[in-house]
Amino acid sequence: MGVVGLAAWTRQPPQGGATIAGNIKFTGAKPANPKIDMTEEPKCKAKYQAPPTEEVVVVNPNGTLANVFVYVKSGLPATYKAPAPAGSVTLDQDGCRYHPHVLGIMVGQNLEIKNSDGILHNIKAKGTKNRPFNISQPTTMTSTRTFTAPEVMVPLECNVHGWMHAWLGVLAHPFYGVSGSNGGFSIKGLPPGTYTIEAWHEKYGTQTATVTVTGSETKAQDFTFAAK
Ligand SMILES: [Cu+2]
Repeated sequence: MGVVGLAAWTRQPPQGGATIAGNIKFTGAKPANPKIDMTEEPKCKAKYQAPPTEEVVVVNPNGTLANVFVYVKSGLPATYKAPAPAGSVTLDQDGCRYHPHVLGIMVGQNLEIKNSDGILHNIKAKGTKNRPFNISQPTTMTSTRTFTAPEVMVPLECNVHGWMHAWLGVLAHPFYGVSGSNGGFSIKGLPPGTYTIEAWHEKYGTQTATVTVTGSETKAQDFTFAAK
């Protein structure tokens, strides 16, 4: 199993160590996402061929589930120190939707919030462990914010466009991933140990698994979410 479907946000994978990788399976009938009426935002509407939808449940063509945040919830050695985050993470507002819809970031790492639409967006972060913020971006611009405490997840939304939602996982370590268009995730560079891995989805909630790794081995761990 390779590294598949990782979201395109920047993260420096630690070198060496073990890997936990798997697929997010989905069973049952695939629900339809609400269509977004962008009539009042012609600049955004023009960016779509077909009417855009929200991204509450994104089932991939291969039957897997995208936008699942998978992370090490517990089990790291008490002595573990995360290296300083390299680079920033970008959240783009393009076509009046957030890209990506689900993303991760480390404590202290820069989040670049980009307005590529050139129309008014107002992003609001509604965390409880991190200080909430509310940033008006009237035109094409980028704002930078950082987060001070682990929190899974920080809800992000736009005060101008009620359909715009994104979810940000903040962690004090780099052991996380998001399932992408192949439904795969991969957590690399783990020290030997027994870990609680949690898979989070905005509609279907969380699931956990216990995985023990040693050396530089790769352990497979799949999760299955059922339609409801
Ligand atoms: Cu907006």
